[in-house]
Amino acid sequence: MIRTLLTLALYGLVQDTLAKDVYLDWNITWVTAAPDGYARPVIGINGQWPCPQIDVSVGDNLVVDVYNALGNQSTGIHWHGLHQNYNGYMDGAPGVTQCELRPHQRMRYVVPMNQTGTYWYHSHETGQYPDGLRGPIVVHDTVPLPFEYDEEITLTLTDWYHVQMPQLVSEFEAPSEYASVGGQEPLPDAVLFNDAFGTKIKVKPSTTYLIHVVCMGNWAGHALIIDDHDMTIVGADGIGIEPHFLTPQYIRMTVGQRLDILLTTKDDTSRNYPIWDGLDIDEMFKQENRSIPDGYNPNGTAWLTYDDSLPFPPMPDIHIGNASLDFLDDVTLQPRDRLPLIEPVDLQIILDTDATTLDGKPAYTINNMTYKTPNEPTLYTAIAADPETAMDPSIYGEVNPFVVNYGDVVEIVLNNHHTNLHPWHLHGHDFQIVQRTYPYGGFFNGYGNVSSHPMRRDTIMVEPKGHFVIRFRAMNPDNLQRSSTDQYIRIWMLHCHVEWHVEVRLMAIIIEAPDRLQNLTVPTDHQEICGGAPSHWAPLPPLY
Ligand SMILES: *[C@@H]1O[C@H](CO)[C@@H](O)[C@H](O)[C@H]1NC(C)=O
Ligand SMILES: *[C@@H]1O[C@H](CO)[C@@H](O)[C@H](O)[C@H]1NC(C)=O
Ligand SMILES: *[C@@H]1O[C@H](CO)[C@@H](O)[C@H](O)[C@H]1NC(C)=O
Ligand SMILES: *[C@@H]1O[C@H](CO)[C@@H](O)[C@H](O)[C@H]1NC(C)=O
Ligand SMILES: *[C@@H]1O[C@H](CO)[C@@H](O)[C@H](O)[C@H]1NC(C)=O
Ligand SMILES: *[C@@H]1O[C@H](CO)[C@@H](O)[C@H](O)[C@H]1NC(C)=O
Ligand SMILES: *[C@@H]1O[C@H](CO)[C@@H](O)[C@H](O)[C@H]1NC(C)=O
Ligand SMILES: *[C@@H]1O[C@H](CO)[C@@H](O)[C@H](O)[C@H]1NC(C)=O
Ligand SMILES: *[C@@H]1O[C@H](CO)[C@@H](O)[C@H](O)[C@H]1NC(C)=O
Ligand SMILES: [Cu+2]
Repeated sequence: MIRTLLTLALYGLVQDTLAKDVYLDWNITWVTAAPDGYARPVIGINGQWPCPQIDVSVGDNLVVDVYNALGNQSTGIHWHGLHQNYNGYMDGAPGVTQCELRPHQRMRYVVPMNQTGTYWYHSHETGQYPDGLRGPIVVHDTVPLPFEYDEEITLTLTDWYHVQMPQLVSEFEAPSEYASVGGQEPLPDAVLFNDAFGTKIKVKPSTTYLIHVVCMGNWAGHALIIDDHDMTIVGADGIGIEPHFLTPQYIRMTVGQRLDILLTTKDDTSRNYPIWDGLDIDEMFKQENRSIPDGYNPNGTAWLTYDDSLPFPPMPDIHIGNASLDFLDDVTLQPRDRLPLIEPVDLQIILDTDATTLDGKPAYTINNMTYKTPNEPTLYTAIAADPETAMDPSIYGEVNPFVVNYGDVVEIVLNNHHTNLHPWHLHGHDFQIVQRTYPYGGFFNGYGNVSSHPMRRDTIMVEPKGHFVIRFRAMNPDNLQRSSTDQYIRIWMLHCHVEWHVEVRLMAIIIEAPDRLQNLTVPTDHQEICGGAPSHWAPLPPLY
């Protein structure tokens, strides 16, 4: 007992001494790049594209100074999957947790690293990250992981466009006969691995790799297959997973999701093996009566490269019969920590989502309401209101606001009335997946076979005319109270991660305990970028 306490004390000490500030100075600029041979302007960092991977350790504070040198676009950087304990104003969602970072403005993000695994950062200015402003984040553990590996690799998957988003978005939003069923999203021009074409992943024989897979595309679902190699999933969206051997199933990822995978290479180097990323033609692209042009190639190929001097073979033809059966159902994965189902539920929120039109343009509704961008970020509305008023959803405007109490166990039921699938992402949390249907599995009508220790992640796909049920607790353990002022900020977006659908407003805001936010101090640089913002929150005392 004494020894355990001593070990814990020492461990705490070691963690404290190793924890550090990781400082990055970012100048967001236009860069010309030709990842698939077609040159176009992309959004890069410090004159570079692809944007850099961030490697940090748990306990670190990531400090990023961002200067917007784009000249003609605003920005805002979101740290996807990171919980931002105490730092919710650093979540990077313009209109929700900050004002837009306009050209020639500068601001600082501080992101405390209190989770391990694979994450990513991306612009949360609507329509922007598919133009290039995105990159992986790997948070390394300070203790050995419960499985063995020799080396780490990152593999990003993306659907890629030759035309810049502002033009594609205006085409997508133009009134058309398809507007009322969700519009017709533009077809991607290429599939990229690590933001490049024909990517060659150099590997050594008889070596076990921990592969951090990040799906940072814009729209499509991605199927990932590595020819003739077995894979074992050990992590999903930062959650440690009981090793799950994949064969004979395939991996399917939505935009926003990450997987950590173990792969052991062969003991001989006599050939190279293709890696296949197939975009989800059947379940996504062929919806809304879209015709796919002859010769359109939804496939991307990269290679596990044992020997550069050997040929790079094409992918064998893979027959995927029924996507619901041939792909791993991520709901069946089991978190290593076996966190029990959280219950009882204090608040159940039912979201019925569907497509509609607004002024002839495609739009989405949640419970018949279409999100309208508020005048000021929702976080600032909550801070400015007195505690009682802050709990009244109507003060936040038409942002699909859902106010929840501190500590509530919240259950979200999402019924997808649309005939396409959507990947839903909740900021600031991972959530337990209570259930999810197959395509056309119908709307919520009670619970099925609920796991006593459900799968958790931060992005989940809902199938056409189906539903999911997720749960999370709207709080932090009490031991996190580190001052008399509760700065545990909880204004979180819940949205479809398809960037086209963010443009047409498939989103809601979960407002947690806004009656506890009134003494919050927003950093002065965050206030300053709001320019002529209302004075009622401007004179807040500076944090830095
Ligand atoms: C950012 O990069 C641009 C383009 O290279 C350059 O003109 C500008 O001076 C840089 N700004 C800062 C603050 O580094
Ligand atoms: C912004 O400037 C970049 C670089 O000159 C250009 O490629 C892009 O088309 C411009 N975007 C808009 C919306 O004007
Ligand atoms: C980090 O998260 C763990 C739970 O995963 C919690 O116990 C701990 O207090 C958190 N620390 C901070 C500083 O938020
Ligand atoms: C899609 O095609 C079906 C069958 O041809 C037709 O009934 C339906 O009206 C079409 N939908 C739209 C939005 O055009
Ligand atoms: C894409 O890959 C799949 C699976 O191998 C194959 O069936 C299909 O023909 C490929 N499509 C094209 C256009 O090459
Ligand atoms: C795929 O399998 C699921 C589950 O058995 C079933 O509900 C669905 O109808 C099948 N879809 C097709 C296209 O066969
Ligand atoms: C949404 O509108 C439909 C059709 O007008 C109606 O049947 C339904 O009850 C409404 N739902 C809500 C949550 O208001
Ligand atoms: C419920 O799920 C568990 C775990 O997946 C499984 O072992 C059990 O057979 C299921 N029960 C029913 C009634 O489907
Ligand atoms: C804000 O601080 C004051 C003074 O310390 C305190 O009385 C009040 O309860 C605090 N309000 C909130 C919402 O934390
Ligand atoms: Cu969507």
